[in-house]
Amino acid sequence: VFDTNQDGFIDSAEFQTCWSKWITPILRPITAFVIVDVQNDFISGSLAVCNCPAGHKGEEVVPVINSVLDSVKFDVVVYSLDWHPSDHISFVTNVANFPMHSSSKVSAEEAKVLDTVVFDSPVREQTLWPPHCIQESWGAQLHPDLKVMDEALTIKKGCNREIESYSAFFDNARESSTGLSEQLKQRFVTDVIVCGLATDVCVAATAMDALSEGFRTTVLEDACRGVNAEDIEKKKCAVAEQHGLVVDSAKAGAIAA
Ligand code: VGL
Ligand code: ZN
Repeated sequence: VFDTNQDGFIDSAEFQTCWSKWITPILRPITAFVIVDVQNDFISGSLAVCNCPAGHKGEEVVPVINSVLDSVKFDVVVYSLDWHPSDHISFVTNVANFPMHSSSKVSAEEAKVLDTVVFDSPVREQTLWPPHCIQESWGAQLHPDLKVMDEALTIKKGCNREIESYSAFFDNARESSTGLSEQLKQRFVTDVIVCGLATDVCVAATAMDALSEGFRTTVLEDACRGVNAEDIEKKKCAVAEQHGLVVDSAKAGAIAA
């Protein structure tokens, strides 16, 4: 039934599909630990989640993530990096450089951080942030205490000035892909475990895209910190509604067993 290549390995598209979709997930989960945006600017820089109303401290995720990396053997480890050009559309300082749509409740003149505006052509909502994670800057570097695994994948996102990109998989309009989904599928990954910053923004967007790409998905809630307490709860519910798990990092070992 199946074609074989010169080495005698079964090599057909059907077999590849059976193997990746059915056989390996039954044999054992193949796990990817996706560490989202644990960068200086989100911890002690311009967009520190500890400055948020919820009062959370971003640096608290670092020892939790390090201990998960020390105790659990993942097949793939991924570090995502928010990686913006200085003229990026999400920066409040650039709001006058993009055309505003008439439906925007906030004008370019009055716009401030955390406001949501509506830009024109294309019409898109945009939450405004302080300049952060500018390519090659200190703020865009991973926190110095975060353990970096050999052979990990790095995914840069938000590189196009014209479009926001919260998720490590796709931009917010789902027009361009970072290639992460393909890289995980090439490695037969079945399970994606997500942690990092910020829970209600890039962690949630990454987890929702992982679910839509067909990965079993788990968020390690104590290995995340967020911006807005109410949004954190809403996004955790959204993940659970799509059959994702939201668990304590102590459970990570059971998922990767
Ligand atoms: C993020 C706001 C803007 C995040 C990125 O990593 O959660 N938040 N850009
Ligand atoms: Zn950003």
